[in-house]
Amino acid sequence: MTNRTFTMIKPDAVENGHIGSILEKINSSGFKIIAMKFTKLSLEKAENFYEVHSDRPFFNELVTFMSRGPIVAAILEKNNAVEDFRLLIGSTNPSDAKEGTIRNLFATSMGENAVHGSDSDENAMIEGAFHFSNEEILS
Ligand code: IDP
Ligand code: MG
Repeated sequence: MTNRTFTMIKPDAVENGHIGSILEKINSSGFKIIAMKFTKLSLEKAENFYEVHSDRPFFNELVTFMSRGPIVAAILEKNNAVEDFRLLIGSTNPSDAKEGTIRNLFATSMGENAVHGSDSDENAMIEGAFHFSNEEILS
């Protein structure tokens, strides 16, 4: 699984019309989309997805935001996918994100930061399985 990562285009970026631009950056950076859906997280699903952050002070803000509108969820394939995708999206806080990164270009704040990217191979597998069945992964 070391060549896969999981991403979501978050509700802010969908609302702001950035789906196409973000997918273009993903593809032109060498990632292959092997699963994708336009969907919406219920509050309960957002709470489950972000359970690791349940003790953080921003947890309620995060799950309310992530469930407020549609998202695009996808599994991406590339050598060194997790690390390379984190470089492509940039720092969590868009004001720290390097020029040309997805968060630099499209995020509006620390919370509403346009995209999710898995932080490890193990989490990429868990997060991908949260959203997709094996039949929905077309590699
Ligand atoms: P990451 O998405 O860069 O891996 P994490 O620390 O895993 O960052 O945090 C998960 C998500 O929680 C962030 O992408 C962001 O949407 C939100 N978040 C993180 N820190 C804050 C904060 O201080 N205020 C509000 N939301 C935050
Ligand atoms: Mg994270």
